[in-house]
Amino acid sequence: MSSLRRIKVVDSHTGGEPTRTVISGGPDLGSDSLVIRRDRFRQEFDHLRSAITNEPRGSDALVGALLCEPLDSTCATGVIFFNNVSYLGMCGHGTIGIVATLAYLDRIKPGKHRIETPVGVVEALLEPNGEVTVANVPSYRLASGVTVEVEGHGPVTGDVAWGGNWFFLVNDHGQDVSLENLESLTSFTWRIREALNRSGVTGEGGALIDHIELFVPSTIDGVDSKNFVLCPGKAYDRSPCGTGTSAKLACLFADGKIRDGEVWRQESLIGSIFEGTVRVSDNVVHPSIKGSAFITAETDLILDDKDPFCMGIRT
Ligand code: PYC
Repeated sequence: MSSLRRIKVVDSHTGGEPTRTVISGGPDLGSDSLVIRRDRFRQEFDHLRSAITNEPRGSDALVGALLCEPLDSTCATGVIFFNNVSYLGMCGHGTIGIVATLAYLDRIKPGKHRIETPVGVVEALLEPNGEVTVANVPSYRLASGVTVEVEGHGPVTGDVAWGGNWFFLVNDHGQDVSLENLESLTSFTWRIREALNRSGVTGEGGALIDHIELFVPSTIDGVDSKNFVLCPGKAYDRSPCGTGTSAKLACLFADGKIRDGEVWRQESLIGSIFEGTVRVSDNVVHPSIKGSAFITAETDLILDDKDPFCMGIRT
C-alpha cells in the first residue's frame, strides 16, 4: 500500500510566467515571522519545494507560492515564494498570480489588499477588469558601474540593485535580446552570475546576486525597454519580472532618468509587458508594477511515497 499526500494548487500565468499557488496540503511552518517560516521551509521541508516545482509535476520556470496566515492582521494573506532551486524574497509576477487566484477562489473582491512577504508587506490593487497593480517593497541601487570579467567574453559592467530580490542589471552587453537567441543569452548571463560570485560582488550583507538582467530598447511603440531576466535556477523569466522591473526603476531614478509619478513600460523576452510607476518619498523609490494573470489549472498534486521521483527531479 502506498501513502498518498494531496496538495491543492491553483496554477496561473502572468505575462507567460507561471505561478503555482498552494492552497492546502503544504508544509506546516508554524506562526513565527515569514522569515523564520521561510527558513523552516528550507531546512525541514525543502523536499516539498522540489516536489511542487520540479519535474515531473512542475518545470524550471515555475514559481511556487505558499499561502500562509499573516502575522499582520491587516493583510489578506502571507506568502512564501519558491522556485526550482530555492526561495525568493518577493515575486512581482507571482503576487499578481496569487491575487488573480484569490479572486478566482472568490476569497477577495476588487480593491486594495495587503500581502505579507518575507521582505515586507506589499499592497495589491485588484481592478474589476482583473488587472493588478502591486506596490512593491522600497527598491534601491546598491552599486553602479561594477565591472566583472566574464569567461569567454571579457569585461561586463552593470549595477547591483534590490527590488525584493538581488539583481545585476546590464545595459551595455552587445547581445541580441530575442527568443531565437535564448541559449546564448542563458549561457552569457549564467557566466555573468559566476563572474559576480568569483569576484565577491554581492547584495547587501553578502547576499547572493541570483538574478541577472539585460536590457535593450523595445521596438514596440510606447514601450521603453525589453529585457532578458535569468532566474536563480537558470530559467528565464517569461514575464518582464516585477522585482527586476522594480530594481530597474531604482537605477533609472538614481541616474535621474525617471521622476516621481512617471511610468516605465517593460517588455519581456516573449513580448509581455508590465507597466512600472515610480513613487518617491524622502528620496526612497516605491515602485508599482501593473499586469494581469490568468488561471490555467486547479488541481491536486499527488505525492505517492512509492514513486521514486515523488519529491521531484532535482538538478
Ligand atoms: O516577477 O518578480 C518577479 C519574478 C522573480 C522571479 C520570477 N519572476
